[in-house]
Amino acid sequence: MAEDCIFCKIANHEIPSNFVYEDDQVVAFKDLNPVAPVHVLIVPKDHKLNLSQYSQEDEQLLGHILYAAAHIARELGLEENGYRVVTNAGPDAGQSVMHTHFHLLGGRKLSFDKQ
Ligand code: DGP
Repeated sequence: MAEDCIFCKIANHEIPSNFVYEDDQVVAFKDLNPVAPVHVLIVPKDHKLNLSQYSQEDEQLLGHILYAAAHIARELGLEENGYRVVTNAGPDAGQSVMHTHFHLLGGRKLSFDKQ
């Protein structure tokens, strides 16, 4: 756990949050500023800055995060219409919380800026 990391504190249940899923490796909770009707953050419990800090040793965890995303999407009824999973790594992606997290978005048509 990293000091002064808000997502570490949420994952550690030191700060209350709107949890939708938890297991031994990840927690998932509703985003504070949702940009879609369903906006869940999937957060590994171990603190790392973003995707660029993972190595081949983390393949299991990274696969598990996507598995958890698909599981949560199913539980929240997103499977039929679809959903998006995205992670922001670094300033050009607009990462604002410095603890790895994956956004699960759904419940509306999602545009995609490829520029
Ligand atoms: P990103 O731009 O990828 O770093 O997105 C960070 C997201 O985290 C952003 O959508 C807002 C959300 N967020 C920031 N602080 C909190 C918090 O304390 N609680 C919750 N639930 N979400 C937060």
